Amino acid sequence: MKEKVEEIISRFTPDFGLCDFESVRPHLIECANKRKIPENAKTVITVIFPYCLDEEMYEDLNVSRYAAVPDYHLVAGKYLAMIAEELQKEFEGEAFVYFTDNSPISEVSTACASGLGVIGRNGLLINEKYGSWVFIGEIVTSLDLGAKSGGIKRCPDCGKCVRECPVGALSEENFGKDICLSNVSQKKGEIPEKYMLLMQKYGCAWGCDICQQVCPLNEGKKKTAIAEFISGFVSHVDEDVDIEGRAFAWRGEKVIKRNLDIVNNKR
Ligand code: B12
Repeated sequence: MKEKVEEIISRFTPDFGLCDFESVRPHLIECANKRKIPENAKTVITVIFPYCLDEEMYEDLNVSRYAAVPDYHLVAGKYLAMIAEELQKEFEGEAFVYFTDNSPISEVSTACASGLGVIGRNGLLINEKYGSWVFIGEIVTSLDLGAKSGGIKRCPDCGKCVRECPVGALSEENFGKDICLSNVSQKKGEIPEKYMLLMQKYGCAWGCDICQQVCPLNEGKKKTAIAEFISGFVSHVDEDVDIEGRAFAWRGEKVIKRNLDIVNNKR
């Protein structure tokens, strides 16, 4: 059965891993989608979606790299839906429920436990082939595939991301607090001046990539082959941006426009 499942997923992507649901269950994130997890969940199939493009494409970029490609919730969601559909055809009566980001699954740790990489000091999954420039999605299934958690593996902890984070968000005392620049850039309301100055300094109107850009494990990694990410890449977000289908759409137009005003020194 495991071979058949792997063969079906491989028709869509080589970048996936398996883990038993029992290892994931104690770490579920409290959110509305938790109720969608099948009652008899046995296995989590995790898929990673690389999104990094050639370095020169980022020269004029004014948002973080994940926001320069079409909304991954839609792209990853589309592939996960196709995989789940094929699995469902083969295994009638079994459950296949997919999630990405808006997920009760602790995605970074689950991907790590599924053999897809190590967890960086910046809290992100770092995959051997693509570095940390990957999105994560998963299919929770009632199929028992005999998969086991490979445990949590960490990066060598060179500390570069901790030192280079301009707000010190990755230090032991601050980790998990809401001071990450990426987090602040996604909030509604007024942005504190200290953060506005940083957004201007780094010219980034949405998210933040500093802890990934400085990571030595991200050097020389493979670029994405996902067609939607390549064709839908936007090298510079303008003020008349159509937010439809972009990673910042969920926050509404006001927030990205406020941020563009900040980086364009209009505030
Ligand atoms: C909330 C959130 C944010 C917040 C807070 C981030 C944070 N560090 O907590 C903000 C807005 C700041 C953010 C920013 C970013 N995010 Co974000 N974010 C999330 C989200 C939705 C939930 C994370 C969370 O709160 N988890 C809850 C905490 C408690 O879990 P945890 O940190 O994993 O810790 C638990 C586990 O380790 C568990 N555990 C311990 N042992 C074991 C063993 C096993 C087997 C398991 C399963 C669990 C487990 O115990 C811990 C405590 O419960 C995830 C999607 C998801 N569903 O996971 C994306 C996600 C982590 N984000 C992602 C991305 C891309 C980003 C940004 C890079 C975007 C950007 N360029 O700006 C930045 C990076 C900032 C950074 N360095 O963290 C990707 C990461 C991809 C990757 N390569 O790792 C994710 C996975 C979304 C996705 N589907 O692709 N994010």
